[in-house]
Amino acid sequence: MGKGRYAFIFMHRVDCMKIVDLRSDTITLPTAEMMEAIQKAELGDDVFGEDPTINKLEKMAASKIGKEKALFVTSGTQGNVVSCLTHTQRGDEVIMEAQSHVFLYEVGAMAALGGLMAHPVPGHNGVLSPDDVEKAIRGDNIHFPKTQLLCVENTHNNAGGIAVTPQEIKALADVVKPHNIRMHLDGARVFNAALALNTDVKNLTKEVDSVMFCLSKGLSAPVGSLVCGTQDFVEKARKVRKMLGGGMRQAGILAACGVVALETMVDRLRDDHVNARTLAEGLADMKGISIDMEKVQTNIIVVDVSGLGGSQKVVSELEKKGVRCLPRDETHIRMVTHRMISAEDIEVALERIREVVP
Ligand code: TLP
Repeated sequence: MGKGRYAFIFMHRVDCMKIVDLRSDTITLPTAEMMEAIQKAELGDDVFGEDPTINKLEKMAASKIGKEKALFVTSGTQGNVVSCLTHTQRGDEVIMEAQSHVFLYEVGAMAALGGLMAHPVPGHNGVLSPDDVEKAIRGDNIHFPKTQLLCVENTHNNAGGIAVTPQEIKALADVVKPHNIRMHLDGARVFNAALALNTDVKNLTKEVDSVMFCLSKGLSAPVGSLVCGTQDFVEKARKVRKMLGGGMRQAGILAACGVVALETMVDRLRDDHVNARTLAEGLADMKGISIDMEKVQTNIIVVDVSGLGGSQKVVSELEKKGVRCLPRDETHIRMVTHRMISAEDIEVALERIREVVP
């Protein structure tokens, strides 16, 4: 028992430097209100459609996003693959931006599970040009797969949290709709985009056939995302979710947090944007660091640290100082602000970063 006590005191001393964790907004813990909502949630078996809390969340989500129906799924990745599989047949081709999450970070799910062929097209700051998309569409030829779906990401994570505008989305829709190609929005952080553009989120979703958005990022819920679309689309998507093992039972305990997230967490994302800007401005003044301030639009910043010896080196030096972030590639690091990072934490982070900058 004595030994355990010493171990505790030792750990406490090591831990007393507060870690400023800028790796991702996915690390946000549920709020006290969410924990309370879990306790009180009315539950039922959702595979029978009988979980009142899930039904409530799905209704709220559909109405906020501006679609007929919504479906609660386990994660953003599951939401994207469910959407892709629902829109397509095996062998179809899907166009997406070359740095998008669906192309880079979803374990090839659309190919492995849906037999789909990815057609990545490089964009500019995460935004696809309508001309490039037009060129990527396959013609009617016996040799070609059918181009069936276009995926758009908003905000664009790898581009640095860039918000794609309603006009840019409309221009893409104008290209694909005449070809009867469907559009899916990976809107993991679509509420961040809407706030940054000062527009209703529905203006970012009205041109697309399906939308996935995440509750478990800046909105601070512990688990879950929603897939939204027409009634017919969501009915089919529900079956695809079941096939993927995503039919959950009394998952109202999770949906309860989602309801609180949609009610209380959307507007506060603005604070994360303000903190990201303050962090970026502080970093921009440091030697060896370069940052494009025009790209700092939401809660993600991508920082060029090639002048400091590359991303791995910087990430590990910052880790020793109690600032956590992730390498994006060899020369860039990514920092993400979220509910668990205050304005004071940003000042602390900047002070510590200054210590590793020569
Ligand atoms: N993004 C995570 C990592 O996977 C990179 C992060 O820390 O940013 N779409 C987009 C645009 C995303 O950024 C993410 C997660 C997802 C989909 C997938 O969501 P989850 O993690 O819930 O499967």
